[in-house]
Order: sequence, then C-alpha cells, then structure tokens
Amino acid sequence: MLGSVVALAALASQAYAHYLFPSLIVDGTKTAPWVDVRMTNNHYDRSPVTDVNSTDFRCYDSKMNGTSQTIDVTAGTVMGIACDQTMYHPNVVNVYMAKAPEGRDVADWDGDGSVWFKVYEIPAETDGGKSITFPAKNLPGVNFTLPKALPSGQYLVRMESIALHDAEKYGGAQFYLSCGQVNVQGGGDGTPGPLVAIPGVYTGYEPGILIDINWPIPKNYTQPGPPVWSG
Ligand SMILES: *[C@@H]1O[C@H](CO)[C@@H](O)[C@H](O)[C@H]1NC(C)=O
Ligand SMILES: *[C@@H]1O[C@H](CO)[C@@H](O)[C@H](O)[C@H]1NC(C)=O
Ligand SMILES: *[C@@H]1O[C@H](CO)[C@@H](O)[C@H](O)[C@H]1NC(C)=O
Ligand SMILES: *[C@@H]1O[C@H](CO)[C@@H](O)[C@H](O)[C@H]1NC(C)=O
Ligand SMILES: [Cu+2]
Repeated sequence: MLGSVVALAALASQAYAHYLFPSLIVDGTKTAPWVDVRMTNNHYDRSPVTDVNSTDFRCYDSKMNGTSQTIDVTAGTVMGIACDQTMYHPNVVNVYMAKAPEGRDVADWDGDGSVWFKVYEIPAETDGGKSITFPAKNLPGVNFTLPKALPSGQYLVRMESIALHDAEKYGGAQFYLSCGQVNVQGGGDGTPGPLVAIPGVYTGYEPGILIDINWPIPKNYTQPGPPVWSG
C-alpha cells in the first residue's frame, strides 16, 4: 500500500518533470491548449523526443490526430509559442516554419521534405570558459517577429526546446517540441532559407547537442541548425 503510494507520487512528479508547448500567442492572447497546435504523443506522459532521426522528431504526433485548427497571423507582427509551465531546464530554442505547398491545406500536410527554415533562436551564452548561461531557461515560451517578407499562405510553425542537462552522452539531449498551424496574411515576396528537412537537420553529434555543459565549462557554444532567416 505504502509502496504503491510512493510509486504513484513518483509517477506524479515524473509527470510534471517535463514541459509541453500546447498554445500559440496571437495578438497578445494565448490560444487554448491543442487547438491551433497539433496534440503531441506526450501530451499526457510528457516524455521528450531523444532520437533526432525519428519521424516524431518533426511534430511528435504519430499517435495523435496529426492536425489542428489554423489561426491567422500577420507578417511583420509578433507571435509567440507558449509553454504549459516554464522551460525550466537549461535549454536552447529554435523555431522553424514550413510553407504548405500551393493549393494544399496545411491541416492535411505533414511537413515532409526540405521545406523548413528557422525564424528564431535563443542560443546559450558563453564567455571563454568561465560560465555558460541559458537565456531561455525559465521563460514561459517565446515571442518572435514574423518577417515582413514572409510570403502569405499556410505554414507549420515548430517549436523546439533542446534541454541539455544530460546531453554529455549521445541521445541524452531532450527535445521538447510541437507544431502549430498558421495562416500568414499581409506577407511579402521573400525567399525563406536555407531550407532543411526535419528529421534530417541534425545528426545528434552537433557540438551544441552532444555537449557536457558542466565540465569543462564550454568556451563557446554553437547553436544547432541553419542560420535564422529574418527576411
Ligand atoms: C510573450 O508575450 C505574451 C503576451 O504579450 C506574454 O504574456 C509572455 O510573457 C511573453 N513571453 C516571453 C517569453 O516574453
Ligand atoms: C481529428 O480532428 C478532426 C478535427 O477536429 C475531427 O473532426 C476528427 O474527429 C478527429 N479524429 C480523431 C480520430 O480524433
Ligand atoms: C541518426 O542519423 C545520423 C546521420 O545519418 C547518424 O549519424 C546517427 O547515428 C543516427 N542516430 C540514431 C540514433 O539513429
Ligand atoms: C567551439 O569552437 C570550436 C572551434 O570552432 C569547435 O570545434 C567546437 O565544437 C565549439 N564548441 C561548441 C560547444 O560549440
Ligand atoms: Cu524534463
């Protein structure tokens, strides 16, 4: 009896030991959980993705419906992606977007191919070996500007928080991610890039993914993925 109570308590604390990204922030308002964001497989158990090659590395929704509603956003304005708590691990952030093919509803599109570009990132900060800090740590999510030059149309927007507390061994980095669906209005005629495939963008051996953040203190930090496209 006591044993099962202890086991339950352990399970409960485990359940809160990770975080999710179920909401977008549009016009300063947080959307309801899993309405404009595709519900992820881990919406209950909260376990991170650790295999950068798995198909679930893209949107983590293989066991779910794989779709959501699509919300209007405006190029040149700020949108956000909200955590269900705070990103309390030492983590770095990347936000990727991918445009649904012409004539295709993003609700029926899985984001396959070299179609993803990065719109935002929060790297770690280093100072030559004295310290490493994580500006994304404890944030309630991210806010970023949709480039004014972003072409109008329907997109997937993929949040990625890479928690690095166990990343000293291969496969130890924990990826917390989800995909929202947005319809960009008032866009421009830019050409987003460089384009990458997800999965495929990382091998897991990148110096910013396979890294001991504790000792020796890293002298520098290389953010994984392509450079940010800002239009
Ligand atoms: C993003 O914007 C929303 C709404 O203005 C705000 O509540 C939230 O704290 C912001 N998040 C960050 C990380 O600044
Ligand atoms: C998937 O979502 C759509 C749209 O909300 C809904 O109509 C449909 O019933 C859902 N299917 C499953 C299997 O949950
Ligand atoms: C993922 O793919 C990369 C590149 O092909 C490979 O180096 C790596 O070992 C793979 N990792 C796993 C866990 O399969
Ligand atoms: C730091 O920079 C060196 C030299 O460019 C590079 O080899 C190393 O991988 C970098 N370390 C990290 C953690 O990014
Ligand atoms: Cu966690």
